[in-house]
Amino acid sequence: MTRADILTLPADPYPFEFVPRRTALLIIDMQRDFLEPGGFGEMLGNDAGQLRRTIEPNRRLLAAWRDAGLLVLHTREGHRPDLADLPQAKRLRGRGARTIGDSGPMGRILVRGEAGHDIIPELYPVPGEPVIDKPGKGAFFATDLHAILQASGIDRLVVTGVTTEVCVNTTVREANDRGYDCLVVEDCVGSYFPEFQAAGLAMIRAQGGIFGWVASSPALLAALAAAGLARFPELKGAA
Ligand code: TIU
Repeated sequence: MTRADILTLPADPYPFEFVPRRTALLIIDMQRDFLEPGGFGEMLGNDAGQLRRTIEPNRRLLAAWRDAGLLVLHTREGHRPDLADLPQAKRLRGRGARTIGDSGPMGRILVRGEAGHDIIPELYPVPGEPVIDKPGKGAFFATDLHAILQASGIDRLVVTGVTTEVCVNTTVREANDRGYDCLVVEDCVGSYFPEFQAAGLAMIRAQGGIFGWVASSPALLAALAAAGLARFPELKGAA
């Protein structure tokens, strides 16, 4: 098996096939402000614990993807320090006491360069992994993601991150309209709301995979390991 062969894994609504070297891992917005206790997410009244269960499966998948020598990209939701790219509508809509650009528990909320805006240490990018700074929910809006994927010969995306019904779903829908097939990894995406987690995944795979496929990370790790692409010992026995 090589990175050019087609791999198959069990998925909903039917098995997902991919050529590893043409498939990128896209990790959405695993930022401190969304995932860490006391961050912006919790300030809004959410339970960050709902998202933190995705950290370990993401860490394992990221390690496998890196080990296989495949493309990894990370995104961060946030804005310029002068907020020139922040629409008034987005700034004001939540009607919270504090909003984007204000000082929060880990620096200015969702502002680039601030501690809370950065990616959690467990999944921190390594040199060579593009980091896409996006002002919107979708990773394609006002970014160079599509150009980078095209230049890298990518036609399929394995999508993980937070939150399932907001930035993950928006990105998968944008990817569909640009011609990418998407696999959403169910244990590697998270929502503050269990009912939205379920609905967000159901909407991807409904109608014969209207937006793509849903599978588990153990199934994906097993496909990589069976192909000899991910060699590290943790993967042995992945079901
Ligand atoms: N990354 C992302 O999903 N941004 C959000 O604001 N999500 C919420 O669920 N609020």
